[in-house]
Amino acid sequence: MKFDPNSAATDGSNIFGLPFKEEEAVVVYLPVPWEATTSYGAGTAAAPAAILEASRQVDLYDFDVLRPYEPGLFMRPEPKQVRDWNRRARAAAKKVIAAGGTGESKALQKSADAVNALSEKLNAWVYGETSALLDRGKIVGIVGGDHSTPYGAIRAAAESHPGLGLLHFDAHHDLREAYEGFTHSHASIFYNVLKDTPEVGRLVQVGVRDFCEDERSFCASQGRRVSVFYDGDLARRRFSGEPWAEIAAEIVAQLPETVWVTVDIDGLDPRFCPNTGTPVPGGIDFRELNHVLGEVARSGRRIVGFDLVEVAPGKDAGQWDANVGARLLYKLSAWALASQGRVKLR
Ligand SMILES: [Mn+2]
Repeated sequence: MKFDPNSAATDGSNIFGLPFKEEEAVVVYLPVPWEATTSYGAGTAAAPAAILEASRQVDLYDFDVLRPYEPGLFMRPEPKQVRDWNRRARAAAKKVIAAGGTGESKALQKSADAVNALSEKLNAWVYGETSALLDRGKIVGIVGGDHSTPYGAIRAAAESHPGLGLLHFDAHHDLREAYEGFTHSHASIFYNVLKDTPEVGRLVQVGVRDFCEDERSFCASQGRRVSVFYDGDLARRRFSGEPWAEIAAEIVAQLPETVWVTVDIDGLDPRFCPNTGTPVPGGIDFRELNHVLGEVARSGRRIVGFDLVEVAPGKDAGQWDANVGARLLYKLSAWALASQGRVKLR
């Protein structure tokens, strides 16, 4: 097969215009077009396809990691049954969301139950696929979808690597105990992960700036298992002249040896993701996030997998959100490979 990393992507190529098959690739992306419980702006189910398309414009040579494509990156085709589950769950969820929750209504409770049952199907499927890929020595990248999508993947990774740390970029804690009647809401993923997965040793959240009081008290009750770098604190420290390099080192120091990175695109400043479902002013810069990832790899910690969620392509904004998503996915992959010694750093 002819493949020139310096030229444009060819027709029929896989993600980033690469020629690899799944067997040949170290990084395998699982697209999860699911947004059943999205409460505000919708569109994240379209993200895997949009990111795939935008990825073909990304230059393969990387400033930090040089040739992250060499060990092989591969995206699976979109699973039809996930699209089907999402369509059914979304239809049931819409009624509940419109009413602001189930309240006392038996009919709405039935709809919420249907959504919860489909969420459990999805979680079991993501768990099974991720476990199998990890067993084959792959680095797994979940491409959502909303933030409920990596639940099964994080559980699988934590079972393979007890004590696993989660490095979580987000405008939100996502620590609500159910939301609008949905057990597996996008806003509840880390409540569920912490409750159901004792193998998760640490949750380190960065960029949080829109939350309820219960979530904040919940964090405080978790002791060292949960550390939060609130956006307000990060801003104050930078305004006082503290270098991001020092802050990043402090974030990384909270993490154990083995790490899963979970990126909600809305953790970034909304100029990077204007179409995401719940944009919040503030947030960190693309380069700041990239720097933290680099410090994880340079510190000798091992990134075993990651997810990128809540990217919404948007109708009027051209390819911008998906473009940022594709570039972030490439950086996540590059640093994960670097952290495992699979590629050389500059
Ligand atoms: Mn989130």
